[in-house]
Amino acid sequence: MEKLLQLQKITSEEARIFVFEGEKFGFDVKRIYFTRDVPVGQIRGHHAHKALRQVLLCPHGAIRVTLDDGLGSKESTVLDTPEKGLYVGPALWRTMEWLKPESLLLVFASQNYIAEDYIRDYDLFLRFARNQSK
Ligand code: T46
Repeated sequence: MEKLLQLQKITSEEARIFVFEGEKFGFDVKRIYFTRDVPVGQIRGHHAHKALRQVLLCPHGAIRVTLDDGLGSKESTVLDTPEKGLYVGPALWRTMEWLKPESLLLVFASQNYIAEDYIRDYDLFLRFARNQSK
């Protein structure tokens, strides 16, 4: 379920540059957003998407992302280095827990914002996941 992606790191005395080129995403990016100013310990998410595909990065701080496929598998990944990206496909119930102050969650998404793409009820999600797996 988990798909970690490695960014290229370019290091000099003055800076570190992290590069992630388009073809590695596996989709065309339609939207970029980021979430910041979240208190440590807060857990966001609690939803799945029907079709949206995303890559999650934490360029600063640490965020634990937990993915549940609704079929019995649950995996947690701590994004705590700017070199790591996490691909998150559809039909995965996700939570994101802020582990450090001023952590930044940067997201590249395959679709514009579509409210109807969200499943925010866990029982509905379980039904959706089971139907998808048939
Ligand atoms: C996801 C995780 C990783 C918009 O109007 N446009 C947007 O592009 C986004 C991202 C959100 N919103 C609205 C929808 C809600 O009324 O902002 C409000 C908060 O969104 P939500 O509760 O979904 O936020 P998170 O942090 O739980 O989830 C976000 C993304 O929404 C979601 O797609 O996978 O980050």
